[in-house]
Amino acid sequence: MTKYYQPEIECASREQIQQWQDERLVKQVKHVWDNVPYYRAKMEAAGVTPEDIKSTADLHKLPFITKDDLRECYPYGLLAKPLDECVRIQSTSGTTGKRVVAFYTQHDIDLWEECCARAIMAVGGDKDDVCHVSYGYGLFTGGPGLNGGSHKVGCLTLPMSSGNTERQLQFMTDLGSTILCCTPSYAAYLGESAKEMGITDKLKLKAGIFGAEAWTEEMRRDIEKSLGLKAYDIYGLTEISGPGVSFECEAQSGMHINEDHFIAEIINPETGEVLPEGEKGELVFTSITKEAFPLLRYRTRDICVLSREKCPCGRTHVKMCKPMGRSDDMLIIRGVNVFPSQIESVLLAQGFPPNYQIIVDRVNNTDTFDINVEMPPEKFTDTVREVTAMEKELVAALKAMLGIVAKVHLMAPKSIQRSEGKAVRVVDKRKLY
Ligand code: DLL
Repeated sequence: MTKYYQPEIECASREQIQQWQDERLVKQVKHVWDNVPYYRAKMEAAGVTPEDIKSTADLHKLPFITKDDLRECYPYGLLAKPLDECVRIQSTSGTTGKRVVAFYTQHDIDLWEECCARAIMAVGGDKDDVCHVSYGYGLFTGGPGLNGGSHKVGCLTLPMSSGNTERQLQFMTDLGSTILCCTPSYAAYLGESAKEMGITDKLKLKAGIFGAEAWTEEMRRDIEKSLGLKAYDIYGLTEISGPGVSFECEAQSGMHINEDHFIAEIINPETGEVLPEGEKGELVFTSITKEAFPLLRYRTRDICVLSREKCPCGRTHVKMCKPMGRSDDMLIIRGVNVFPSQIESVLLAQGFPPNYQIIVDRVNNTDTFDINVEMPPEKFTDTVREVTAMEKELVAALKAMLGIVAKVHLMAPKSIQRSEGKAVRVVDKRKLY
C-alpha cells in the first residue's frame, strides 16, 4: 500500500476540496486584481470585478490568459509580487525565440516541490530511496522540481541532469538508484544502453517518474521491461509551476491533479465554452496558491479529458488522462518545445524562403527530427561540398534557436510539394496520441 504524503489533503472529501478552491480562488482573484495591471485591464474589458467571483461557480466569468499574453508581458508584466520577494526564475524548454519566464517566491518553490514530493510518494518513494534525477537542470523545470521533491521526501538525491549515459548507468549501479526521474525517451535509451553494457541485472530501480512529453502505453511496457521498474507518468508546465501539477498513482491510469493548488477546467478550444466532465477538450488551469506568477484560466493547449471516477489508491483529486494532442502547432521533440514559426524565422534570417517541411518520427523510442528546406534559386548548387556547408550552417543556427539538433536536408527550388490550402509544414509520424 502506498504511503500517502498528505492523506488529509490528497484524500479529502469533495466538499472539503470545493471549500478550499472557493476560498482560495476568491483570495487569488483579489491578489491578481490588486497587483497585475495587465490582468486587471483584461478583467475590466470583460466587465468583471473581484466582487463577481464568489466561488468556483463564477470561474467562467474570468477572461482566459494565453501564451501570447505571457509573451506580450515578457518579462515582468504578469508579476504579482515585488521582484525582491522572488527567489527563482524558470523558463519553458527551447532556448530562445518564444520564451516564457515564470517567477517564484520561496513559498511558490515550497508548494511546487511539495507537489513533486507527492508524486514521488505516490510511486512508493520514501527516505530510504535513492532518487536519480536525469531531467535537465537549469531553466527547464524538470531537474529542479523533482530534485526539490526528492529532498522533501528525504530520499538520497542524485542530481545527474541529462546526458553522459555511461556515467548515469555507472552511478545507478554503484549507488543502487531505486527511483529514476527523466523523460520517457531517455528512460528507453537508458534501458537499451544498460542492455548493451550487460548490466541490466545489476539495476535496483523499482519506479520511474517520466513526463514532459507524450508517451504511449506501449512505450510504458517497453521501459518497464528494459529497466525492471514500474513506470509512472507525471505532467506539468512551466507557466503553472513545472512537473507535479499532476501525477500517476499505483493505479497507473491517469494523473491526479493537485486540486488544493490548481483548478482544472476543460473547454472547447474553438469557442472557449466550458465542457462537462468526461468530455474531451483543452485543459485550462487556475493557480490558486501561487504568489509571484499566479495565472488565472491559463489555456495549456493540451487536449485532455478529466475524470472524477473513484480511484483505487484512495486519492480524491480529479484525474486527467495522458494529453491526447495539442490545440496549437507546438511540437515536443526530445522533450523540447518547438514551434514551426521558430524554424521559419531561422530560415528567413539565413536567407532561405519559408518553403520547408518538418518530419518527426520516433525510432527505437527516440525522436528523429528532419527538416527539408528548399534552396532559393540564387543559392542553388548541386556541389555536395557547398550543400553540406550550407546545411551545417543551418543546423548550427537552428540549434542556437531551439536547443536541439535537427537533420537539415537542402533541396532544389520548388521540390517541396505546394499545397492548395494550408501548407503542410509538419509531418509527425510518431503515434503518440
Ligand atoms: O515539460 C514540465 C515537466 C518536466 C513535466 C518534467 C513533467 C516532467 P514545459 O517545458 O513548460 O514543462 O512543457 C509543458 O509539455 O503543456 C505538455 O504539452 C507537455 N507535457 C508535460 N508533461 C507531459 C506528459 C514541462 N506527462 C508541456 N505527457 C505541456 C504529455 C506532457 N505531455
